[in-house]
Amino acid sequence: MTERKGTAKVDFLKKIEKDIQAQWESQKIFEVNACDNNNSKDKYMVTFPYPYMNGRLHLGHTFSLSKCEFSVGFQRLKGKTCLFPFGLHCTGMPIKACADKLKREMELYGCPPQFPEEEDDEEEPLSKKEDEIVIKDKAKGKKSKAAAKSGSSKYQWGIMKSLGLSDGEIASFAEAEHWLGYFPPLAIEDLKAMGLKVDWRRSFITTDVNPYYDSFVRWQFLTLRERNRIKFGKRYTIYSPRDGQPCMDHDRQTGEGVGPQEYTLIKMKVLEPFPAKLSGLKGKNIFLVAATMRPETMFGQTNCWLRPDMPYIAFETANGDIFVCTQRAARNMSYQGFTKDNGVVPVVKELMGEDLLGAALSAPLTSYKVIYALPMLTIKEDKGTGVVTSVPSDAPDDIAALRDLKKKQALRMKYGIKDEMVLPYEPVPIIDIPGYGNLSAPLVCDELKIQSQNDREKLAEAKEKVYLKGFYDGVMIVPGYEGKKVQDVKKTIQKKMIEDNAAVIYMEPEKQVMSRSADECVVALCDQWYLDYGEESWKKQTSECLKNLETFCEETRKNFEATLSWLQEHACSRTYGLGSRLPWDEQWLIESLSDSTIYMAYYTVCHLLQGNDLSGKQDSPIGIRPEQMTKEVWDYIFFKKAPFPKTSIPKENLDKLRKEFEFWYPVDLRASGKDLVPNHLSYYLYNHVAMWPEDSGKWPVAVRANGHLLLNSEKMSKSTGNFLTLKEAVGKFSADGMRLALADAGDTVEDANFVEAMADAGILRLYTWVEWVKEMLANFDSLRSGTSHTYNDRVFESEMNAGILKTEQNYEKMMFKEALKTGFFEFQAAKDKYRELAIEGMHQALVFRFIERANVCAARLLSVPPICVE
Ligand code: A2H
Repeated sequence: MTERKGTAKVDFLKKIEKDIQAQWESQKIFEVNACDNNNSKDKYMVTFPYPYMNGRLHLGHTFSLSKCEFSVGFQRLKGKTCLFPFGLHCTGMPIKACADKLKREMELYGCPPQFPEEEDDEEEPLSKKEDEIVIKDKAKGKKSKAAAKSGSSKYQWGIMKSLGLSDGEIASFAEAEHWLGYFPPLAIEDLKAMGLKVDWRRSFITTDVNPYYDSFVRWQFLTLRERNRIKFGKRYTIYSPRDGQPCMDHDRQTGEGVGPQEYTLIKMKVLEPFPAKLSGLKGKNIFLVAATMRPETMFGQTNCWLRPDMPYIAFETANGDIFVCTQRAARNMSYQGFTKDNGVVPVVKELMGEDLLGAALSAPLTSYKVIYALPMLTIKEDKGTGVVTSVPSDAPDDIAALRDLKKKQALRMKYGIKDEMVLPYEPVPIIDIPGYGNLSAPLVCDELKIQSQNDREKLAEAKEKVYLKGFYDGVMIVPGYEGKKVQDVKKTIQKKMIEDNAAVIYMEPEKQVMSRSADECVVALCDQWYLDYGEESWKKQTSECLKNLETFCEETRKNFEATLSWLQEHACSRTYGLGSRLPWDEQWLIESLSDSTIYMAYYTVCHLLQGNDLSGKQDSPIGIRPEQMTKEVWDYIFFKKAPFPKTSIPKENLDKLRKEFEFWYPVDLRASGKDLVPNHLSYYLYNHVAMWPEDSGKWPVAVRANGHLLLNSEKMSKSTGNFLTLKEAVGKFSADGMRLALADAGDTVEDANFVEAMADAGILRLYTWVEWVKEMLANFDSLRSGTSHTYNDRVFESEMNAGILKTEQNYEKMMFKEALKTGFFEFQAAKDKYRELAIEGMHQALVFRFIERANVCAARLLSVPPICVE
C-alpha cells in the first residue's frame, strides 16, 4: 500500500462529515414512520442481508451495502419516503464455536493462557470466508489450521488479540453472549461513520437473546409448518462429524453449493480361497464394493480395478458382511446406516490394493461367472470407494487399462496377474450408440489412437464423446432390455440389483466440503426438519415470483433459474450454535439460512416493539411485552385477512404495527454479493411466497447481486495484509473518499476493484470542489450577471442538462460507476471547460446552477454533498 502524504485534506473532509452526522442524529433525519406519508407508492424500502457479528465489518461488506446506500440516496432525492433498516445476525455456529474454543484453551493453558510454542506444521490453504475459527483436533493429536486469517496464531486467544483486544478483555469472549453485546454496537458505530442513511431504531440482533425477534421467527416457523412447508424425516445431508451436525453453506470453509452425489455400490463377492491378507476372515461374506454411475452397464463387467499403491480397509457392516473400500468411503457409509453404530467404522483389516490383486470375484449381471481384481493406476483416492468396476465396452478408461494388461506381459508379471485372469476377457457388447456401434469405448480409443491408461488428455476427450451420447441416445441390446433406452432403464436395473441384494445406494459429497471447524464433511442420513424447497407447487409459485423480479442483469436471473431447478430439501434444524428454537420441538435450533428469510417484515415493526436496545431488553415504546406477541397477534400484523386476535394489546397499537407493515412492504430492493443467489436470496423468494401465497404484492420487487471486491486488483485477505476494515477505510479516506472509490469499483457481477489511489484522488477532488464552491460564494458579486447569454453559456447549460439526464438514467439502472462518471467527473470537466473558454467571464446564474446540480448528481454517492458545507 502506498505511503500517504499529509492528512490535512482528509481531516478537513472528516470534520465536515462528523458535524453533519451529529446533525442527522439530533434531527433524527433517517427515522421514518409509515404514518408520515399515506401514499405507499412513493415509498422505497431497501435491505442488505444482515452481516454476521463475529468481527468488524470489512470493505467487502461495505461494497455490497453501498449499493443499497446509493440507491436509497437516489430515491430520497427523488422525493420518495425511504427506509433503509439494518439488522445484525448472530444465528449459527461460528460465534459459539469460537467461544467454546476459547473456553477450552483457558482450561488447558490458563488465563491468560501460556501456550506451548506454535509449530509451523501443515500450512493449509486459506479459505475465502472471512470469519474463520481454528480448532485443535485433540482426538487426532495434531493441530489443524482452519485459517487463522486475522493473525498468524492458531489459537483463538491469538486471533482475538489480533482483533486489537487486550488479554484483560479476551476472557469474557468465552461466553457466546459476550460477542452479541460486543460486535453489534461496533458495526453500528462504523456504519454511522460512513454516513449510512439508516433508521437505527429498527436495528436488532437475532437469536433467542432477543425475545421479540425470537417470537417473530417462531411465528414464521409455526406458519410454515401449518402450511406443510416443513417436514421431518431421514435425509441425506452434507454433515460434519466433528460438529456432529449438518454442515450447510454458511458453516463451510470450502465446498459452497456442494450437495450429495448418488452412486450405485456394486457388491463384488470375493470367492474362496481368499487372498492371503483376508485369509483370517474365512467363512465371512467379503465384498469389494465398486461405486458406479452406470448401473445399467453391469452386464458388461469383465473385471474389477484396484490401485496397487493405495490403502484400503476391510470393515464389518451391520449384518456382519465385510466391505472393502477406502477409509474415506467407509467413513461416509458409517453415517448412512451401513454399520452397526452410526459414525463408527469397525475396521477388521488394513491393506494395500496390491494385496488383493488377482482375487477371484463374482459380480452381478455380468455374463462372466468369475472375474478378477486387476491393477489400474489412475484410480482417484478422493472419489467413490477406490474400487472401480470395469466395463471396457463403454468406459474408455476401462478398455485402455485392460488393453495395457493384455499387451504388456511385464505389467502382469509385476503385479502377479496370471494370463487367464486377463486374456480371455473381451469387452461385451451391451449398448448400441448410434454412430458408435455396440462397442463404443474400444472404437473411440482406436479412433483417437489412445496408447495406454496414462493418455489422460485423449482419454478425457474419448469420455466426453461417449458418455453423454451413451446416456441420452444409447439403446440396450442385452436380453430382457432389448431396444430400451439407457436413460429409461437405468433406475429399473439399479432397483433390481438392490432388491437382489447385489447393490446398495451410496452417497458422498459431489466435491470435497470442509467445515469451518476444518473437518472433511461426509454425507449422512440424518433425522431432521427440513424446508421442502423441492416441492412442486412451492417451486412453481416461487418461479412466478422470479418472473416479476427485477434482477438488473441476465446473469443473476439465470443464476436464480438454475437454483430453482435443482433446489431440493433444505435442513433447517441444528443441535449446536445460537438461534431460536423450533417451537414444536425445542431440542432443535433453527439454522442461520432459515431464520433470515422474511425478517425484512420484522424491520417494519420492530422499532415499536424493542425499545432503544438491540436485544429487545428495554421497554417497548408502545408498551408491548414479548409474551404478548402470540401467533394470532403476528398474524394480525402481517396477514391482511387475519381477524383481530384475543389480546390485551389495545387495537390502536396493533393497528399501528399493521400499518407500518402495509406501508413499507414489499421490499423494493435487496442487494448483496452474487454468491448469495443460490442460497439466501433464493430462500428469500421461497419464504415470501410461502408466507404471503395469495398476496403477490408482498413479494420481493428487486434483487441486485454484485461480484467480489478486490482491493488494489488483488484478492482481499487478512493473511496477506491486503485487507481493510470499514473503520480503517473511513479513517484513511474519509467516508466520502471511500464512497467515491466504492462507486467506482464496479457494478456488474464480475469482480469489482477498490483502488486506493482512486480514493486518494477522490479526497483531493472533493477538497478542491469544496474550496471552489466557497470561492464562488465569496466572489458572487464579481461574477458576470445580466440577461444576455453567450455561446459558451449555452453550451455549458446544455452540457449540464445532458449530464443530468444521463446520470439519472444511470442511477435508475443502479450503474453507480457510470453515474460517478457522468454525474461527477464529466460534470466537473464541463465546468472546467466553461471556465477556460468563457473569456467573457462565467455567468453568476450558471455557476450557481452548476453548484446546485453537481451536488444533486453526486449527492447520491456522497454522504455529505459540498453544498451542505455552507
Ligand atoms: B463408472 P464421477 Cl461403463 N477413480 O462405472 C476413478 N474413476 C472412478 C473412481 C475412482 N476412485 N470411482 C469410480 N470411478 C469411475 C462404469 C462406467 C462409469 C461406465 C461409463 C461411465 C462411467 C464402469 N467403469 O463413469 O466423476 C466409475 O466408472 C462416467 C463418469 O463421480 C464411475 O462410474 O462421475 C465413475 O468413474 C464415477 O465418476
